[in-house]
Amino acid sequence: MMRSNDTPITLDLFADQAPTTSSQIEQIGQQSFVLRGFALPWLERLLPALESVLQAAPFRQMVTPGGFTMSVALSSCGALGWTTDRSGYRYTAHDPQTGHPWPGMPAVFRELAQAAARQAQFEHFEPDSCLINRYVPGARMSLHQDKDERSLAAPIVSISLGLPAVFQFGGFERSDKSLRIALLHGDIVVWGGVDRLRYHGVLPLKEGHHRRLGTQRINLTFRTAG
Ligand code: MD6
Ligand code: FE
Repeated sequence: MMRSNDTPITLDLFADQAPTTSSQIEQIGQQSFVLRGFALPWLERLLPALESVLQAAPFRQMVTPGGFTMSVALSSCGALGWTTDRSGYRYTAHDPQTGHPWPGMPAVFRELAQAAARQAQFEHFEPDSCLINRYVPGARMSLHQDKDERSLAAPIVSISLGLPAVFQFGGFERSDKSLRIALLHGDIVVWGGVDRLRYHGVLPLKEGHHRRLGTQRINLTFRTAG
């Protein structure tokens, strides 16, 4: 059950299962968790891998089926990449901008996503898609459900890098009240199971400068899409 106020419960329950990090776990839903700082020890491997993915598939702003240009710029890696255009939302094996397959998912991406899923009690997570979102100040993601994946059995693992953002985590109707959760550089959100279809979004990014990533927030979301 979600709590009705904005203060997630901090759990120590899994501390004994976290031999490699001391990250704090906050529970924000029955099967939803924020792993504070979980990605930090991985960044020396993660950031160079991210750079090579973005060289092969640069960020681009996509158009929604309704004809609006998204404020968030997107890229993908893995066997499937999420795209949107006037004809709808879908996963494709090729980058529509280059016609080439999406860049492969770097091993460090997959290993980190799996380690985070395990911390949240989702064993055997096999992501085949990583959507990469880039927010500059003012960019936002309105409330939505992630439901374009073929199976909803797998969780979603979402890594925040760079500038802080306010994440909205709601219910099963768009109009349900949502929690507001600050997500900082290195934090990971994992959710699935009974919470898999909760509405969520990101409030407009505030101005700022991050010492490592500059004037942006980058979010990696891993899914099993195919
Ligand atoms: C973001 N994230 O944090 C947007 N979706 O930039 C998402 O839309 C999202 O973080 C599903 C699961 C986790 C997420
Ligand atoms: Fe989403």
